[in-house]
Amino acid sequence: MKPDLFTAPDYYNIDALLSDEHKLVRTAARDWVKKEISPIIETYAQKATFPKHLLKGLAEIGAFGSYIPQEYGGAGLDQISYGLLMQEIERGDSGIRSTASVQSSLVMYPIFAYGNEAQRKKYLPKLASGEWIGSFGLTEPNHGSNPGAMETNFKDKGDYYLLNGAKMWISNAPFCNIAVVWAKDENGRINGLLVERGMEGFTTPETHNKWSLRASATGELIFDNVKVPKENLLPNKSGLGAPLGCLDSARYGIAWGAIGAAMDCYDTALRYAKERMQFGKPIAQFQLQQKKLAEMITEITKAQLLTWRLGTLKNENKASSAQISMAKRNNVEMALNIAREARQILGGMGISGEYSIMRHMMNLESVITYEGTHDIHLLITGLDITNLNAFK
Ligand code: TGC
Ligand code: FAD
Repeated sequence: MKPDLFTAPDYYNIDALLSDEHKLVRTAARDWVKKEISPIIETYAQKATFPKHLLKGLAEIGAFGSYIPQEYGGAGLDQISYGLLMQEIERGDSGIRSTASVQSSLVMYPIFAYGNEAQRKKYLPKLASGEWIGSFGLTEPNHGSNPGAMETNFKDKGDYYLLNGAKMWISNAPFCNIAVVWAKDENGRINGLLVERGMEGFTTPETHNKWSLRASATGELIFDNVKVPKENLLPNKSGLGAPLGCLDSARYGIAWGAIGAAMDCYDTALRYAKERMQFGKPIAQFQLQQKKLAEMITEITKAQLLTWRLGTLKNENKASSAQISMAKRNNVEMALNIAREARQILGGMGISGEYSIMRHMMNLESVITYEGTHDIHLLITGLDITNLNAFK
């Protein structure tokens, strides 16, 4: 792969809106991505292997539980810092950002927000340091966009809960130490259970043959009469709103992350277009190529402003789920469109692993589907503005 010469676009001087702490966090993450992700990611993506050796470094830059308080091992940062971390990591690869999103928003967040003090103390420091890796089991073979219809269930057996069912398309599943699993109790109410690797009847087969997120490990979570200790139930929230609350945090991170992928594609295409000569001129001098590049930077700038504003709302605890959906949907589509256009600017070289663009493009095909599909987020906005529910 080509050396990483990334220069971040900032057309509206959004830097001026960031604090010194935000910039420090971002610089540390950006440097780490250049040094650790860029040189190896193409090889791991081609091999379809997750680069496990990155876990320690991810923990060190604060990517695991950045907004979880320091007393539990988190970095105690604000929501804009969390967003900037996701942006920088996804600039390297969406699959590596996936691991950080899942660990922070889908595993540490529910333990912090819905768990008791004993659970927080037992699990959060290990997850923050990367000693343990978590996964989040909501999607099932028969229930993706409609998780409320899930079949995975548990029964109260006196001393323990007996868990049965299956989850699929689960990031980090093949190597997770712990899974936050959403399952229905005997009354049909959704609860979160902490299922640890090694519990009898719990298996995590890997999903192969993916053309997308190849450097991320995806798998199933299978529960065949797993005896889950009663102290592993998350006691402080139940109902579908509990997993959806975690998704709000992860979707917010993805809205930032997608900007990272888009910036990388734009920056690569701009540099290439200025260097590549055809008909005796750099291709950047042709109006058609300028149109593509000008539209890219416009869309990136709009997404940066949208996301920065969402982050300030989130810091004030005022960001609604629908506002988060709008940003996730807009920014991922923006990034995917930019990846497709950038790939064309590179011509034949656009399909080569010498450059990051095609990998970003393929990754973003998952990002536009997971954490709520593009259609589902449109319908969430539709519901919010009309008060009419297309899901019922
Ligand atoms: P609905 O009746 O609307 O709501 C049920 C209850 O949930 C509450 N609620 C929310 N709470 C917090 N945050 C949100 N975003 C919420 N949305 C809804 C709601 O108020 C209600 O509460 P209550 O107290 O009245 O019971 O639910 P519905 O069954 O009609 O479904 C709505 C819909 C379709 C929007 C929802 O199911 C949905 O978002 N579906 C998409 C599923 C999804 O996003 N799955 C993602 C799986 S995880 C993943 O993809 C990880 S990828 C990780 C990576 O690698 O980065
Ligand atoms: P479906 O729900 O079957 O949807 C198929 C199509 O129908 C979509 O286009 C959808 O938009 C459309 N559709 C569905 N309902 C409606 C409707 N009401 N109106 C209009 N159109 C509709 N899940 C987890 O729980 N944890 C994870 O860690 C995780 N990681 C993932 C990693 C990868 C690489 C991928 C690809 C997925 C991951 N997922 C995870 C699952 C992901 O969240 C689901 O794939 C997603 O929610 C969509 O569900 P589905 O694939 O079953 O599609």
